[in-house]
Amino acid sequence: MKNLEIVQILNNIADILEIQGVEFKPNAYRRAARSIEGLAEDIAEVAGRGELRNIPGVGESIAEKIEEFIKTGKLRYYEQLKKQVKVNVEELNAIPTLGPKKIKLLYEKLHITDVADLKKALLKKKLQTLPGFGDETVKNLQKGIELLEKRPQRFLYAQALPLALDIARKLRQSKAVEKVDIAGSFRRGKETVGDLDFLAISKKPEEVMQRFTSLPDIDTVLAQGTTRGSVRFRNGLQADLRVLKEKEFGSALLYFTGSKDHNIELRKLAISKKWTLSEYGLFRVKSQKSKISGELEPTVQTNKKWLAGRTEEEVYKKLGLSFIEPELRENTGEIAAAQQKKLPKLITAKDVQGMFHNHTTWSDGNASVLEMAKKAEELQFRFLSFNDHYGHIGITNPLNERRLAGYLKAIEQAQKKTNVRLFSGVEIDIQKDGSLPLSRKKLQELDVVIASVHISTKMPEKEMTQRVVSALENYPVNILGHPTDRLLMQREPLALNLEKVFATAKRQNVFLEVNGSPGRMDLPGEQVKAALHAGCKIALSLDAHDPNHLGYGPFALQMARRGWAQKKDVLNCWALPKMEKALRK
Ligand code: DGT
Ligand code: CA
Ligand code: CA
Ligand code: ZN
Repeated sequence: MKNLEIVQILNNIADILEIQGVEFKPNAYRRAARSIEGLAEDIAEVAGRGELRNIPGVGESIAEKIEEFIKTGKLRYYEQLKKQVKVNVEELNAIPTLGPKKIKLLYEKLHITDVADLKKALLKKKLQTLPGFGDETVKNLQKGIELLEKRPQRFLYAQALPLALDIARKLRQSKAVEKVDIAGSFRRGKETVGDLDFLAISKKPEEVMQRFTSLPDIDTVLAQGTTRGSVRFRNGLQADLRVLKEKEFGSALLYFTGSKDHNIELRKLAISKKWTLSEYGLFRVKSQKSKISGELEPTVQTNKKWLAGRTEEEVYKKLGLSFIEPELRENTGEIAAAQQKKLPKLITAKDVQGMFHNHTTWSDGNASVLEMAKKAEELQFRFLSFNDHYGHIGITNPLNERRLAGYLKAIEQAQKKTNVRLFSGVEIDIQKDGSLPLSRKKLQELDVVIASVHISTKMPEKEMTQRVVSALENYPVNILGHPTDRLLMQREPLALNLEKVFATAKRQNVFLEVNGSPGRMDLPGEQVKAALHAGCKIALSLDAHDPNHLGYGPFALQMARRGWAQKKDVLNCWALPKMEKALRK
């Protein structure tokens, strides 16, 4: 599975070309990368069917390069480019706040070619002399390097997903395998995973283990026993495998799904009933003291009686609990709720009728309004909400008052060509002072107004909270976009008092966004839970910039489920008339 590597290479090519001052081409490479990022299947399979050129943004020249990389594991063009620039773009690019423009400047003015050079220059305080490198920028760079050096190697859920499915599929091809499941943080739907945990049932564990440790693209076999193995793939991902007997599969799935804190609580519950719980099953322990004649001390004999373990349901039931969905297993009250039969009935994919927050070529998206609508139709969406950037000074092509009319017209026209209900709207910047750059009256005319913080993100908590609260209080906002503005493993959340924000959102009938873009996942599950507890409602969104991104729905859904969300809490699940009424301003 080479999707991830290809995305990285295309982005690096774009950056090198930009450093070289080449025009237009960088954007073409970025566009293709963004589209492939949203691809749910193995790109080698798409290539095998000869359909690479159907991927939006992939033309002849990029398709040929992808084919070469799939076939040979190398790309000559990329290798040549890397030699030409002399700068270690791969390494420097990994620093969150460093982009091609700054990399170029650093090289031209200070001959910085890699992170080691950059660290030396930072120590000698050389950067402050460069144009555009204020104290703030330098501080962020320093922080970025620290973050990079101490961050644990984790994968975004969305990056791990196709890899996980691919490995599971390859294991299932073995005749010795009766069943394969994926446990761990992946099964709990966490937004990042440290490693993948596979469980298999087999009567021939050695054969399964042999297959596991000889999967393609393995870099190192870290451990290999009869029933336990651990490997690292070339892209850095690690995976564990446990091979089990049928009778212990449920208790093992429970144990290896975790979380660790959930496990510990379950085990305490078992002990309180004089039982034991482990990955091997739930047992009653009988201790008998017997005095064998001739011995001075009594011998303690324990024998275990098996109670449950074939399935998770069986174990929960025996412990007096209703079944707990994996997303809830974080020891945040789910066990008490399961004892009282008060667990929420979580929303599922079929409850969700459509998605908010989608971008088109009217701002920084890859596809037209109609192309997005048609893809939504193919995916059987009932509605789709367009929210192109308005007044966002950080991007090249935001909407403004002059272009707004044309944009609305395009949505109106697309509506004539599809059954999907199309909502018009914007994603508008919350400016530094909490104002929005469009009048209340104009905002009122739109179906869906999303307001988000994009610029001046380093304000202290009190000011930032006031800024957001004031936007929600003074403008007809429907949805607060990506409330924390965090980027997973790249950018810390805004300094924001969420309790105050939630209270204001409830008062003003503002929905809180659950953004399913893989690098965002914002709000995350624990904060969704807090928001619902505060009486707020949520809206699921994709932040799609490409038709392929319309497949990001499961990621938003996952955060909502981790936040204990039920149908009544989620705008996307309401009947259309009720939804439209709730959006009236
Ligand atoms: P990750 O891989 O960091 O994203 O997170 P997990 O939750 O997948 O953790 P991992 O892979 O280390 O272990 C998988 C599961 O195995 C974990 O969720 C719970 C269980 N487990 C691992 N170590 C322990 C432990 O020391 N005690 C208990 N009770 N369970 C453990
Ligand atoms: Ca794991
Ligand atoms: Ca593991
Ligand atoms: Zn945004």
